[in-house]
Amino acid sequence: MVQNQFTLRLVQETDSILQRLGVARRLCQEGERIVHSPLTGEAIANVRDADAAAVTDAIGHAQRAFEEWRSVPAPRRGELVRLLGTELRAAKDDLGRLVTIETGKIPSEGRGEVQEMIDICDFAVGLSRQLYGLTIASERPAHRMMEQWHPLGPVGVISAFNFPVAVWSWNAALALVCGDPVIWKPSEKTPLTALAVQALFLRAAQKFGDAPDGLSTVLIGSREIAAVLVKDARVPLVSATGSTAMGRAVGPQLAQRFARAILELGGNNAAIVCPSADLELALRAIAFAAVGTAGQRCTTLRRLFVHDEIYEGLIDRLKQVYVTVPVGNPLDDDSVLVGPLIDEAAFSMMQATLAEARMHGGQVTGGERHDAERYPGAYYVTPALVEMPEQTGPVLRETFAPLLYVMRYTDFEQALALHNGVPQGLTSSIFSNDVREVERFLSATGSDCGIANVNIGPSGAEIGGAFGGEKETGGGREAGSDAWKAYMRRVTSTVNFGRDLPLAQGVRFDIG
Ligand code: UN1
Repeated sequence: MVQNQFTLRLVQETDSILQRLGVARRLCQEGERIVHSPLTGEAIANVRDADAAAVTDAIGHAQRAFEEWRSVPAPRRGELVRLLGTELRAAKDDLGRLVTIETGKIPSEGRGEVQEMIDICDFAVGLSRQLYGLTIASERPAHRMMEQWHPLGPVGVISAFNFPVAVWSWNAALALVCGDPVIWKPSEKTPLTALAVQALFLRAAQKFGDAPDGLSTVLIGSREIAAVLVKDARVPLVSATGSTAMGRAVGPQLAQRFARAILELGGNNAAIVCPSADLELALRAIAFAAVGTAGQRCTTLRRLFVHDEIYEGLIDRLKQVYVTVPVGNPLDDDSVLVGPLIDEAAFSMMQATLAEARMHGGQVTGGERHDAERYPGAYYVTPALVEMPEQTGPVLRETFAPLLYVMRYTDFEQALALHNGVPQGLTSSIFSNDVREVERFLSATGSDCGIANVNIGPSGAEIGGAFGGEKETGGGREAGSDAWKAYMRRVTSTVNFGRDLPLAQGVRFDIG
């Protein structure tokens, strides 16, 4: 392909960012794997794939690092994560820009992703002094029961292109304070941000002084790398983010060897807009959740149930948003809110899904290719709003694109049933000022998702809460709350400080 001005600019900028972040040129200019920017579709770097032997070696290193790291006091382990947070703060603009170049996110979302990493580092530093166990009342005299949380072992992290670095940080920041090394297999579509984060980690480790080698490893390559990680008995926990198909492959293999899994798979997130909703607020929330990140978040809003009474008004306003929202290369124009799809396959999938939706009676607004002449190798689309007569066909699946299905409802119970009537269960929202509807939505008989929000959209979660979902979303929880417990092993101990040996449950066993 002819090198045009865009390519040259992007190649040079990528190179200078990688240099500033400390990535050696041999890691990003010598390999056989070509990295493309979805902004222009053109090649920006070449990276080298790890082979199976490198994966096995990395696991060995991590295992040895674990033997040292587990004995380092947790608050001292927190110091390493504090230093990582400091590196990320200093590198926020550069790393955020690299996220934009490698994924196509708009700059504010690129920087936001790095902020999410900083936030989880801060959280983990505090956590390093709060890895609390319980003291439990014993039923026996002069006995005490307690729980301790001990480091688990090397943690495998498999991440997706759409949050190429934040998802690693949710896992790594917790794992490191919990005493666990991390072995990371990033998406093959986003190796550069992974190499950059590893370089920042190594800087932090150097400042820390005596961190063992092998605490953090990045393995670039395709799914064969992940397969080795998933099979190796020295990796007691694998945290995997991606499609439901990936989870179906990985989950049973981990179960086979009794390893732990944190699975964060497909989402098909919905919102219900009730008659009492603040429609201006709902409109903004829906726009960000459905159209932001070009519909490529696992938390993206994909299904919208709107009450009959307010349907026409809201749909008219939404359509206006859909036809006017600025789409394009965010590096050309600051006002752009919707960047490109990740690649051609994502575009073809979106088009095929739109065709299928039409066959099911869907009325489509938008969804066309945009800027194809200017960027023939990139895949920009106008976001698609699809009015559906029923929740059928493609509405039951996750399509990773800016594609929102809108459906009318008259009865709240019916809307709730449809809301829960899909295989996935990640995030959800209700827009209502009616306390009965809101509380019902949040109750045991309401939304069946891992995240249920009120008067905000389903995407853009903060790190303080546990992140993850139910059903085909996989059941894993990452980030805040007590998600850290998955990265440690619990030991329950009963201590007898008396001179007698009473048995629990009143059992008598006198040996005379
Ligand atoms: C993802 O898309 O895999 O809640 C993660 C959000 C972000 C994380 C999304 N904080 O939208």
